[in-house]
Amino acid sequence: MAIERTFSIIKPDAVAKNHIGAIYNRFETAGLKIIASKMVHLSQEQAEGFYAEHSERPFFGALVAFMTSGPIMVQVLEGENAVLAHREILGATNPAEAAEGTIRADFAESIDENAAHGSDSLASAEREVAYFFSAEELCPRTR
Ligand code: RTP
Ligand code: MG
Repeated sequence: MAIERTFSIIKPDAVAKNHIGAIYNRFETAGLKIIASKMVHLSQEQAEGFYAEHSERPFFGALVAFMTSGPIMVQVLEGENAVLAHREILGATNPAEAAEGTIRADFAESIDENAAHGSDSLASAEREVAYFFSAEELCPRTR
């Protein structure tokens, strides 16, 4: 299996509810290693740029307003099949449809405020990691 890197956000709702540690625990329990991490409060421009692929969707304005409503945690996760492994522990976009025991099932209230983000492909992961982190900020494990 391939060792991959993926990009993760703990969204403003989950940060506000003090779920950072619980969600980090889910990553580590799943064997995903946190190789970079920081807290940021997105500007309007940063949020619009990050979600540019959704700019024509009806929920875009609400999504940008939500993502700028408070600080977020951004992470790079590394592990076997990290992109899919991370999406699996996140659960479905709509927490009402998310499998039992997933992050969105346990920590999210609605499709609009769904606790966390995960890259949907290796190509997205590469773009999203670079959107928030310089190469020097990534700390792959040496032990
Ligand atoms: P994410 O990018 O946040 O990991 O979520 P995702 O891949 O599961 O879903 P995506 O289609 O990329 O949508 C991005 C975020 O937009 C909000 N959304 N709202 N009201 C709606 O129908 C709707 N659809 C999507 C969600 O917050 C979703 O996470
Ligand atoms: Mg997405």
